[in-house]
Amino acid sequence: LFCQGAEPLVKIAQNGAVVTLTMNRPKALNALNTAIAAELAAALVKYDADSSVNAFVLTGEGRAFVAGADIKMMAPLSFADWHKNDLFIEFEKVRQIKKPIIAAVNGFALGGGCELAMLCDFIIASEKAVFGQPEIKLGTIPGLGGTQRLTGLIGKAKAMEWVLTGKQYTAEEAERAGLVARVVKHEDLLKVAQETAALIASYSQITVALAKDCVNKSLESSLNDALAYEKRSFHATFATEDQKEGMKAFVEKRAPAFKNQ
Ligand code: CO8
Repeated sequence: LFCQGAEPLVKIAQNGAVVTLTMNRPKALNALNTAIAAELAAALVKYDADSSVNAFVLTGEGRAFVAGADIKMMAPLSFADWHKNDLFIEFEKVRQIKKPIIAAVNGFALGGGCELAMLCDFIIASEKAVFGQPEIKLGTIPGLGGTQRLTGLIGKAKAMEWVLTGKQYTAEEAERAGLVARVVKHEDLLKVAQETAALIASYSQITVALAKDCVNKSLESSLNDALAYEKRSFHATFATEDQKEGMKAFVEKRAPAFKNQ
């Protein structure tokens, strides 16, 4: 299903409740074309609906996470082509995934690659990772949320500098700016990301989904609306068996056994 020729464009590996998706066009630094975008979205939608899976790790094969949308594909396109075909509309589906997605950024995350990392719930970066929104150098601008999510994450001053200069930033700079949750040794990246995903996967998945949803609301609505949403979601956790079990287990000094109910 997810194959084009012998090699899938997105490699899929499940370990316990964690699915690792690896962008796999290394010769083009995993640049995004419509085929790889469709495979990624289809895999996320498929495993989001699979009750044996609780969390995702998204990474890239070779020396890039994703070096942006495919420039060779985009070069000849007209306004009408974009408008008529709504290319990369698949990424709307990534926004709707309920299960947490950790971006394990192993190398270049530029343009659409930086935007894809920001579409994930948080970013763990290798010390070798490189971030940036270089679209301005190509005569275009970010189109997959770069001007919006980046501003929400690192603030207006830095987002303006990133988007208007097109410069590249190290993992350490990206962490200091607030784009990246944590920087780790290159060789530890996948292990750390997968262990983090497995930890999240061990909690009540109803509660994890509510928590993810509430954090995302902070970027999507006014403070008043988001606080009301958070309060109601908090109240709602008390309608779950897992909240009863979590608090009972604490009192009884034992590990909780969550049932996702
Ligand atoms: N698209 C297509 N091919 C690419 C891309 C790309 N984005 N990036 C790298 N490649 C290819 C190169 O063409 C090269 O292929 P070949 O060997 O056939 O010539 C191969 O990958 C290796 O790349 P380099 O030789 O350039 O490797 P370097 O180590 O010298 O440089 C860089 C690495 C710095 C990452 C460099 O490749 C680079 O600058 N790439 C382009 C980065 C970029 O500008 N990205 C933004 C693209 S625009 C975008 O993402 C807009 C998204 C908005 C979508 C909106 C939807 C609505």
